[in-house]
Amino acid sequence: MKGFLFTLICLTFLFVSMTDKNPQQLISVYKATGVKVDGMLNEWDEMDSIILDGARAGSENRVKIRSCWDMEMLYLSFDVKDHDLRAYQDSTDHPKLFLDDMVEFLIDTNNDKDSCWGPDDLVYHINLAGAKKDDRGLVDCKTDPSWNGEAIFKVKTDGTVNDTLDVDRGYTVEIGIPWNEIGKSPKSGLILGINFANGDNDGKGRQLFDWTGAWPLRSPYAFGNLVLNKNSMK
Ligand SMILES: [Ca+2]
Ligand SMILES: [Ca+2]
Ligand SMILES: [Ca+2]
Ligand SMILES: [Ca+2]
Repeated sequence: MKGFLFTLICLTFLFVSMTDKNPQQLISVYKATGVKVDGMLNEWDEMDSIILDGARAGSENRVKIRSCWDMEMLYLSFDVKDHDLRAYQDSTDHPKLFLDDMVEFLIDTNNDKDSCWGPDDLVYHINLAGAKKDDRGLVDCKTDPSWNGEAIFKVKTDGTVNDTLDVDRGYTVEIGIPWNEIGKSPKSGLILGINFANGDNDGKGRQLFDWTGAWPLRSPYAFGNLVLNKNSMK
């Protein structure tokens, strides 16, 4: 009976989380001239933002994330405070890249918010060395690491990477994802399912935390919404 009750409670939680009609939201603002993907975030000041706080993963990191778009690309920026910069992998799709200091974003392009990691779902991990690990789902809900996306990105560090004797300040990552990779025509009101994560390596093992509390991270049903808005910025 106890086992049955436990299962019932778990199923109730699962049902409630899968039917949450109020996902977290980030506004992506239209910027006719786009942004320069150079790692400098001076163009991003007025935009809507979310903050990821690493405390729940035992990390001191704090991450500010913003988004904007033009007709060519969807842009994302990560502004990360990190006192100890570490990254060891420099090859594409290295299976241990997620153990480095890195940012991660996952997009459910159809915003179907289901439990399948399907062909409309993609993820990028980008580390401080400017290396990426990306994949996209398949029709059988498995993931295809051999998929390589064409997003452009630039990492800018403020501190010394892999010199652990000093105190660093952090890093920024600026990203542009072509709309043809996302498979949508950009327009005001378009909603993409999205989640963001930050991986912190301070020599204490992996400290990974995300925006919406999705676990495993490739769980589109637990993602937030990225809402395109054409009117919120010149
Ligand atoms: Ca820039
Ligand atoms: Ca790949
Ligand atoms: Ca350092
Ligand atoms: Ca770190």
